[in-house]
Amino acid sequence: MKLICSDQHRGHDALYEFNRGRLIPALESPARAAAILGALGEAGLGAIELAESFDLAPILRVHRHDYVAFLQGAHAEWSALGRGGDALPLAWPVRGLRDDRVPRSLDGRLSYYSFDIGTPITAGTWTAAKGAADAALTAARSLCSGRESSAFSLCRPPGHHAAFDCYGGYCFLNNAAIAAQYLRDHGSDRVAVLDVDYHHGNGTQHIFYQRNDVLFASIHADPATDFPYFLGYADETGAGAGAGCNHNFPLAAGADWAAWGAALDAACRRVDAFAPDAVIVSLGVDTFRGDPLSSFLLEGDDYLRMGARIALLARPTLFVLEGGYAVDEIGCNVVNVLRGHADAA
Ligand code: SP5
Ligand code: ZN
Repeated sequence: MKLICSDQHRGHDALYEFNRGRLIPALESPARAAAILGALGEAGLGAIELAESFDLAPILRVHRHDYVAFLQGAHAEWSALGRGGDALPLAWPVRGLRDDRVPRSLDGRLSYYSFDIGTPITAGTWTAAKGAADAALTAARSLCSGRESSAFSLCRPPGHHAAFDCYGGYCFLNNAAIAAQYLRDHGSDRVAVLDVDYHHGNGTQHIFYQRNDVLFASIHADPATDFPYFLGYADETGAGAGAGCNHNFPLAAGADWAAWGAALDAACRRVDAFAPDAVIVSLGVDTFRGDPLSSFLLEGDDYLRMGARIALLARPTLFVLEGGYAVDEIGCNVVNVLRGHADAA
């Protein structure tokens, strides 16, 4: 299995996030990647290689040009205003407000391009996000060359909440979507994205919603109760040419392997029926029972079962890291998915 990481991720090191009205240390931290690297190093799944650098073209296949330009410069603009700390938005263009004009001021643009207050932009955010996209692209390239049948990219910051022109949910560039589009542009006719993160992958769904060449299937906490709140219901099945190519499996709080594994089975049957040339797994392990954001109850061994079920798809598979915030267990849980996959493949 090809294993790819980026050493740029440390530059994205937010001070705080809001939690229940208070500031707490940011959950999406460099320690997460360090823990996964440590576990991978002991797992014997393969050598860990550094991402190669791509130009912006594959990112601009998925994200709006002015959005990418904003991300590149936002923190420098923040600092130039004499402000310390991390850049955060203040307001959003919801119902009845205009979202067809990009405001001129930095504060206006932070609000325009974001959808939550939980995603700080730091001095190293752009470089880290670009490195994460490069990791996903490096892994994708190894699959489409045919030299590898499976790969893992250790992406941080994560990506599945980031849409065509907005960031949120700790995500800036949609690494899985960028990799999926790259595979489409390099010989794969159909790509499936299977999202197993605790949260709905609203960004990935949005990017591919009207397309029939990329299937999106997601298992996640019910948006009626959990972030991102405004997308991820079962009646979202795709639109236009993409009708029937989007499959959401929202689960109630308290889902254990019995409930979660049944949803994975149903999602995998949708992926099978699509007959994709490649599968991208948005791999969040925040479904873990000990995760600070999770109401699900998956145990360490369940991640072996997850990997084994995904291996039954018998397709070239790219695992892209998304969430998972129980730092002491995140390495073991990620390695278990990859090991379960490798042992069953
Ligand atoms: C990639 C990813 O996993 N992003 C998740 C972002 C979640 N941010 C908002 C979380 C709101 C949590 N509210 C507290 C619930 C504690 N049980
Ligand atoms: Zn998540």
